[in-house]
Amino acid sequence: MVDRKTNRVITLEEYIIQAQNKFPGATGELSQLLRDIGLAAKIISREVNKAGITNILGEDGSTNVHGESVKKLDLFADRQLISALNRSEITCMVISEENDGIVELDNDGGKYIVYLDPLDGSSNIDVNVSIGSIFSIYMRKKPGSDELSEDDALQPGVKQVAAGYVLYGSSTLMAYTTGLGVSLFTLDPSIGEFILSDTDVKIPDHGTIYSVNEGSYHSWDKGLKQYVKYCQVEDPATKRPYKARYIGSMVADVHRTLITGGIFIYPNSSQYPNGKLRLMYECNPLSFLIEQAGGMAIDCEGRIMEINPESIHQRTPIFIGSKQNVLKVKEFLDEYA
Ligand code: AHM
Ligand code: MG
Repeated sequence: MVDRKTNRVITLEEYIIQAQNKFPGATGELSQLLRDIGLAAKIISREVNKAGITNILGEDGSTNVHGESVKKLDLFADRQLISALNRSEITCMVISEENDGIVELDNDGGKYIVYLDPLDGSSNIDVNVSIGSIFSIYMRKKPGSDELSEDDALQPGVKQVAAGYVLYGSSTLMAYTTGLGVSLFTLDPSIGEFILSDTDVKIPDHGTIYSVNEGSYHSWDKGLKQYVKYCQVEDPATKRPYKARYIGSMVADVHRTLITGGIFIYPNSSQYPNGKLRLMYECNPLSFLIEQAGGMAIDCEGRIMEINPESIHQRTPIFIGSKQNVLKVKEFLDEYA
C-alpha cells in the first residue's frame, strides 16, 4: 500500500508512529512494544526460512508444560520475543506457551503484560508448512504494585489493548489490532521491513470454507457432527457443499478464514473435553482480530473474549470466523445440547 500524499510505501514503524500521533496524550509505550514484537518477528522469520539448512530443525528432546515435545525453533522464538520485550522496559511480565509460570521481566514497574504463543503449529515445522507467532497485550491490573502474580494477568479477552499474529507463510505477514480495525503488513526480505499491505481488513459475512480436524469426528458432540454434515450437503442457495481446508496451524487457518471467510473450529471432544487450544495466547488474540474485522468467535456458549480466565494456560473450544457461519454452527450446538 502506498501513502497517497508521498506516493511511497509505509513501514510498520512509520504506521505505528502515525497511529500514535492521532492520540496526543499517548505515551508511545504501546507503540514501542509493537515495534519490539515486529523486530523479534523479523529475526524469527529469518530463522524459520533457513530452518532446513541449519541444524535448528527437529525436536530438542524436552517437553513443554503441556507434555508436548518442544522443537528447537519454538525455544528460539520464545527467547527472541522475550528478549525483545525486555529491551524497552515497558512490559513487566510475559506468559508464554513455552513457560509453566509467569516470566517476570527486568522492569517490574512496566505497565503491560504480554501473552505469547511464540511458534504456533509447531508440528508443521519439519514439513515446511506455515506456522505463526501470536501475541496478546493487557494492562497490568495494579500498575506500580510490588508483587507480580498470575492474578494480574488473569483478565478476560475484552480487556486486551492490542493483539496480533505473524504468519510465516509463502511470505511473512504481520496482522495486528489495537481495537481500531485490523492492519496487515508483509515483510519485504530485501529491505528487512514490514510494509503496510492492507488497513481496516473486513472478513466476509459468509464464507464457503469450513476448517476442522475431521479425523477427530468420532469424538465430537452430536451438534458439531450434524453441522459438518450440513456443510457437505448440496444447496446452491447457500453455496453448499462448502470446501474443507485444514492446515493444522491455527494462525494459518484463521488468516485464511479472515481473508476468504468461512469458519475455523477446534471443538471440545471426548479426547479434549475443554478443547485443545489455549484461551489466553491462542483464542483471545485471534478472536480480537476476527471481531475487529467484523467476524465472531464463540465457545459452546458465548463470546470467547468474555470468558473469565481461571488459569493462564486454560483451554477452550473455539468456533471462529464469518458471522453467518458462526451463528449457524451455534444453532446446531444449541439444538443438540
Ligand atoms: P501448538 O501450539 O502446540 O503448535 O498446537 C496448536 C495447534 C494449532 O495451531 C492447530 O490449530 C492445532 O494445534 C492442530 O491440532 P490437531 O493436530 O489436533 O488438529
Ligand atoms: Mg499454539
